[in-house]
Amino acid sequence: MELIKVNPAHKKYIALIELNRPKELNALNLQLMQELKEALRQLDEDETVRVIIITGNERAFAAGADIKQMAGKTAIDMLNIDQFSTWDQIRKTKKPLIAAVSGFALGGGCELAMTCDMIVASETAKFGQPEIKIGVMPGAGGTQRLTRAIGKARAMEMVLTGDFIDGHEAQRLGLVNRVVPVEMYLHEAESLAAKIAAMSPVAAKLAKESVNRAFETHLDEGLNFERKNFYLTFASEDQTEGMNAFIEKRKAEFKGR
Ligand code: DAK
Repeated sequence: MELIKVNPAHKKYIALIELNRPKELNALNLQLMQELKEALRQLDEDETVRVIIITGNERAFAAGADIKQMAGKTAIDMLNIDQFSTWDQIRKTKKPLIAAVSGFALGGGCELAMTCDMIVASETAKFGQPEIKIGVMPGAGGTQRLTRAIGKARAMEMVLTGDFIDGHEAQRLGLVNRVVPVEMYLHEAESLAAKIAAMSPVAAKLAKESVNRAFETHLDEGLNFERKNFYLTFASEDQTEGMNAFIEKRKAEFKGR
């Protein structure tokens, strides 16, 4: 891996992926996205990993797709490159994904953060969909995920003006889970990850899948999906361990089985 750094054992059960094109503010070129897809595929299969954090650096999470790489492309080039399959693969990661965001999270960078399951932001974070300023529009879920997260009025304004919002505003609007001073954002993401990593990984995967289903279906279908995943947790050793630990007044030791 050249444009990202991957540490599968950053902390117990927690993997860390750092986007690593600092001079280009972590602009997401095709190689970086391929590396990210491959890293997530491997970490999703790694039994020692329960939660994955994706981060950048203090100045930038990612300032968007690489404009220099896209500039000369035709519609047919874009169709043939088919970046969507890469983004779709990332979206299908089964383990919980946390974005730890400081600085710029713009365009594809904001979309990548929103593709994660939760966002921990620094006060200095700047979220935006500024594609309109370069004559295009969001292409990796921005119009859909931002609208679902913060509502039509504010999403429409951000997408049509390209204006940024900071970490506090993003939290007020419900885009991010937590906002903390810049020196704390990774630590805060790690604390959130550690809390989740202590739970049953089987239940966490099934619960993540069920929450995401809420955005894709109507209530009846969603409740039915939830019910099936709920039953499935009873097929796990973690369910027996979790309930026995409660009754025996001890801490549960989950194995992901
Ligand atoms: N692409 C390429 N290079 C970038 C970049 C980007 N998105 N953002 C920054 N850079 C580069 C700058 O060109 C500069 O490089 P040098 O000139 O030094 O070689 C370096 O990073 C530092 O940037 P600045 O000098 O501009 O730094 P400032 O602090 O002055 O400004 C800024 C920071 C973030 C406000 C500014 O760099 C900026 O406006 N950047 C562009 C932000 C933007 O428009 N982002 C949206 C890009 S469009 C798709 C999936 C995703 C997408 C599309 C399709 N499919 C699945 C099909 C996504 C599209 C986008 O994200």
